[in-house]
Amino acid sequence: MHKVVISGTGLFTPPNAVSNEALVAAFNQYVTDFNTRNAEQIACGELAALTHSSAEFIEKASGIKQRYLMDASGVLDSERMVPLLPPRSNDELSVQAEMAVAAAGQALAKAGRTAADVDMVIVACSNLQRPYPAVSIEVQQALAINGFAFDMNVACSSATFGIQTATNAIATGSARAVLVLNPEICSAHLNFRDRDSHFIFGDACTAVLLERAESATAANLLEVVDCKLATVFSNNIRNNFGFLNRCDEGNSEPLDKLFVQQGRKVFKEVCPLVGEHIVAHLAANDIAAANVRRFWLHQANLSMNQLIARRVLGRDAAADEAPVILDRYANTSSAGSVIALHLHHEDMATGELGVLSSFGAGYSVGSVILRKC
Ligand code: CO8
Repeated sequence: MHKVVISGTGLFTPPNAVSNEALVAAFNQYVTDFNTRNAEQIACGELAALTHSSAEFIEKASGIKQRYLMDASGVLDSERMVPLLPPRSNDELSVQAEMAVAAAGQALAKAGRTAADVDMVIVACSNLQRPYPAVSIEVQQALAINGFAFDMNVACSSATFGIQTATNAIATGSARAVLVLNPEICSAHLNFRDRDSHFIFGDACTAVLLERAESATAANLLEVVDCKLATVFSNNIRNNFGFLNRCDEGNSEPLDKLFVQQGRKVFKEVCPLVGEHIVAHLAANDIAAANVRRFWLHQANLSMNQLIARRVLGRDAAADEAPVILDRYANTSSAGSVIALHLHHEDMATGELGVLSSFGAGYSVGSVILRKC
């Protein structure tokens, strides 16, 4: 069995930063127009008036201040509220592959590797733009990687599930080095007309290069000490979009074909699940939580992360122990915890430990214990 290290990480940040204020202005314009258009029905009680959103609420309830989007113009157009991402021809690099190639290039450069050193590519994310051919195989071709590639989907936990798969492949010798890529275009699956959730998500793509420890030469190496994954079925975060939709001609209600959640229930159920998962994972490896230098947690909600860190540490985590990136990026699904890792690991001292943890729909939770080499 080979020891495995993360030798490089990468981050593609979309060009359009959208503040809560801009998002709320578009939403509130939509609400005003809706209420004006339907004034008579609202007045006689046939229709409920819609209520404005608020930037203050968003920051207080979630910790999110802004997000990056692949397209802002379509989202901020109160008549549209859907990103404008024109289809590309089959001969052009598809948009998720383009994001993944950009992030992968950074991870390879950080690791001091080229495509010739890699022989497996995993694209792991919540929403894939098509069923086939796999986006990962398109990325493999774009980067000129020999070997094999496949796509995975475990919602927000896709990154840690991908990292475990990559670790196993390297440890057992079926791959020398693996790219795990998380291209998330959450904005295309978000209902920007829904007051409860219009602010939650952003777009981004992360990349992690894993390889055999014995031959890794990068300046910053994180040894994969152990991975632990768990899933428990729940309908509290659900998206019914899928190929069977076209077989139901009577279904004209598209709202459940987008992201839908019971946010309060998710909060209450997922926090203990993740807290206990990480505590058990550390215990199984004889590691005291106090000896963990850093927690790179999934970035869905600031209070959630504070609560999980408290459950694990038995006290509040310092900002430096559990870095927050969701204020700038919002929830970028599987990319979130890896963005935190990408931005906050190079300062760690040799031997220090960290835990990368993602959690979300499924429910699913994954944790990866890492040691700075
Ligand atoms: N503006 C102003 N007020 C609002 C707004 C708004 N936009 N929205 C709600 N309110 C009001 C409500 O009306 C309510 O008022 P009242 O008390 O008078 O009834 C009050 O605020 C409280 O409402 P909530 O109970 O809904 O608010 P919460 O405090 O629970 O906060 C959150 C809402 C932020 C959504 C919170 O519940 C949360 O973060 N929960 C966890 C969410 C989570 O982690 N989800 C995971 C999803 S990610 C995943 O795994 C799926 C990935 C798939 C990617 C898909 C891409 C799209």
